[in-house]
Formats: sequence, C-alpha cells, structure tokens
Amino acid sequence: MSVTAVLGAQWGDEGKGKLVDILSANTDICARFAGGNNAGHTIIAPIGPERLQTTFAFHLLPSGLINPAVTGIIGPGVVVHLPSFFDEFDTLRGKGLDCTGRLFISDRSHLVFDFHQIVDGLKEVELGLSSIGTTKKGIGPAYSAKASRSGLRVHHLFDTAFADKFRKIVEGRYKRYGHFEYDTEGEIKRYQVLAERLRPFVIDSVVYIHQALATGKRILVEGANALMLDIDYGTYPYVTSSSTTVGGICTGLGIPPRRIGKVIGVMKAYTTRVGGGPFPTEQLNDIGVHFQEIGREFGTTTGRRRRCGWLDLVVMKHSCQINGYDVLNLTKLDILDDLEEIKVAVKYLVDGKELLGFPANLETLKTTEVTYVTLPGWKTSIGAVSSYGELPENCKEYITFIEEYLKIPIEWIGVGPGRESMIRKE
Ligand code: 2SA
Ligand code: GDP
Ligand code: MG
Repeated sequence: MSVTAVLGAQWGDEGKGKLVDILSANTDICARFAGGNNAGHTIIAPIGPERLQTTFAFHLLPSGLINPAVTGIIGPGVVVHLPSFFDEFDTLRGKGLDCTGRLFISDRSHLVFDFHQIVDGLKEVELGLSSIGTTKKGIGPAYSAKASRSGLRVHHLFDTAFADKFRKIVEGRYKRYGHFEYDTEGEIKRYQVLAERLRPFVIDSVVYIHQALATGKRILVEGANALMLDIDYGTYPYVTSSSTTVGGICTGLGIPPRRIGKVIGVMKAYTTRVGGGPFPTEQLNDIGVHFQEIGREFGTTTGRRRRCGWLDLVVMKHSCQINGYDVLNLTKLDILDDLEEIKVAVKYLVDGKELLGFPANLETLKTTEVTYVTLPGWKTSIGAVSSYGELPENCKEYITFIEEYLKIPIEWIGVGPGRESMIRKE
C-alpha cells in the first residue's frame, strides 16, 4: 500500500510535523487534506551542504517538503489564504528551502480571503465569554462559505466573473456583520496579481494523485489540527471547521479508503489544547505550568500559551476508535523526565457510572469525574537515549501501560525536538 497517513490524536500540536519530516526520507509526495494556515508544525532539521540545524514553521505547506526530493500537494479539502501561502513559500526559500516546481495546489481548494479573517474575529467577539479561541485565520468563515455553496475556489481566480462574484460575497458579509473596513477593489486587484503567480502551482489533484498511485509513488498524508478538533468527533463547538480524521483524507484528497495503508496516530505523553473548550485532565497548577515551561507549549501560529494537563486515555480511546491507528508515535516523553509521579486518566464517571465513550454533550462532561492511575516517574534525562532498550524501566512501564490500555503498539517515541531525537521501537 503506498499511502501512509500521520494524524493528530489529541487536540493538536502533538508533534506531527516532526514525524512527517522523518518519514519524508522515504516518500515521493507529501499531501495536506484539511485545515489551512491555522496549523503550525515546527520542525528542527539540518539543511544545506553545511547541514545547519534550522527551525522551520509550516502552516499551509506540507512539512515533508524539507526533503528536496519530495513533491508537496495541497488538496481540495484545504482552505488557502494565498498571501500566507506565498509568504510561507518565500520564508522557506529565505531559509534555504526552495519548493519551486515541486509544490502544487488543487484547483478545487477553497480560498480564504482577508474578509474571512475579519469575520472570524467579529464572530469571536459576538460569542463573548463562550468564544472558541480560534486562530483568527478565517478558517471557520471559509469552510462555512464552502458548505453554504458560496465559496470561491482556486479555479475561480481565472474566471472573468471572479471580480463580480467577489464583490457580491463581500456585500453579503456587510449585510450579516455590518460595515467593516475592507478595500474590496484593492483586494480584487491584488488577487489578479496573486492569480498569475499561482498559475504554475495549480493542478487537478485527482488526476495527479491517481497517476502517482498507478505508478507506485509513495504518498505521505499529513494531518493538520487533530481528532479532538474534528468538526464531528471533537468537542463541538470548540473545534475547527474541517474533518481532521481519517475520513477527511478520502474527502479532502480524493483517495479511496482501500488505498490508505498505514495510519499513524501522533500522541503527546501528556495533553495540551489551545483556545476554549473542555479539557477534563487540565492542570491549572504547578504541573500545568511545568508542562508549559519545560515543554515550551506556545502556539506555532499565534504564540498563544497552550493549556496543559495529564495524558487522557479516554480521549485516546475515542481517537483510536475513529481513526483506527495501526501504530502510535508517543511524543515529548522527555518532558516527563523530572516528575516523581505521573498520572494518567483511565475512566470518566458520571453519577458513579463509567461512560462508555467520550460524551458528545459538553454539559455531561461538566459533571464527569475523571479517574486517574498514578505511575512512578523515572527521574532521569532520556534526551540522549537512542534505543528503546536504553530507556529507564519506569519509562518503559509508562509506554507499556499506554499500549496495553489502547491495544495499539507504539512504534515511535519522541525524546527531544530534533529529527535525531526519535526512537523506533521495532
Ligand atoms: P480555527 O482557527 O477556527 O481552526 O480554531 C478552532 C479551534 O481549533 C484550534 N486550533 C488549534 N489548536 C492547536 N494548534 C493549532 N495550530 C497552531 C499551533 C495554533 C497556534 O500549531 O500551535 O499557533 O495558536 C490550532 N489551530 C486551530 C483553536 O485553538 C480553536 O480551539
Ligand atoms: P504539530 O502541530 O503536531 O506538528 O506540533 P507543533 O509543531 O505545533 O508542536 C510540537 C512542538 O514540540 C514543536 O515545537 C516540536 O519541535 C516539539 N517536539 C516534537 N516532538 C518532541 C519531543 O519528542 N520532545 C520535545 N521536547 N519536543 C518535541
Ligand atoms: Mg501545531
């Protein structure tokens, strides 16, 4: 099977980018199927003849592009803010990573405009105390337009009717949100220029991907955001607006389910989330601060401080059921190095009765009591460990506990941010 998928198993920022970068060594094509430039994937890798250790932040472009032999595809399920697309392209080029001629975008991808970003902010203000805590990148408004069949896709940029359609859509936004500062005519002119620059990047991704599959090319699918932010299976409405699950690969890239081979779930050794919404194992105490500080838990896109808490295996079970991971990548295990004891959530109780799944209703979640198991810490630095056998016994016990609970093997273990800090457990 030539399609491998890497998906976020919790609330995002599990370290998907790092695994995608590692797997790219054996990949021909790296493709994104959902989300937009709300995603933020940080990768630390050597580049150029001098092998200079460099930090890259990917938002819209697939992280696999660090390998110069990889072709990147932005699929139809992705929403694209063109100015950000080119900014990212140019920033990468400035760091020595040129993606010219090996990055393509589907003609079916929907466009995110600045007015979507303005509306994103206005919607958050309307929500007041129950705001989602979005990245304000216009993701929700762009997917709303897509679902209500009033969005503009990449191919529309090349139609003579583009300007008229654009004006009509902005008028519609004024009717809904009142007048806001926006230079509609200036935007239309800007998009004429952007469209010309984009032309060589645009493809029919269905044809491209199916030719690639037919000729045995290896495709690596990079998830953005994560299962608990999925529009259907996440903590709705505190979610993003796309299908971040395995199903999103089929709809967002036009790949049939039977062509998807290995599905790898990336999970952090503890839990983080950015923005509002429920977080049953959140630690608003020294432990939470420890994870934030030692784990450097700040947003890659917005710089926001991430909320932190213990590993939640009830969340992980929900995630495993929906995505059917073949194997897992446990990341940031090194961040637990100093802890005396480590807690893991294993059960949710409501009125003393165990819930069989992660509840849909957030009101139910408010009355949920979390049951933890406490495991001993290893109090040793594992940052320099390069094989499973060298890990401290208590650390191995933590890994085994997770594997036995989820009944899924952990194949990859992250012990530091760099490309080299990844243990493969065969
Ligand atoms: P949006 O902007 O409409 O998708 O926001 C909806 C919710 O989804 C969350 N979300 C994220 N959560 C974690 N990481 C994300 N990417 C960046 C990163 C975030 C950043 O990698 O660090 O830089 O702040 C991401 N993108 C969206 C968001 O917090 C809302 O809860
Ligand atoms: P993504 O959105 O899932 O790709 O994750 P992010 O890049 O937003 O956040 C993960 C952060 O953790 C990045 O800064 C990574 O460099 C870092 N990271 C990834 N894996 C590890 C690990 O195993 N240990 C440590 N200490 N840092 C890691
Ligand atoms: Mg991230």
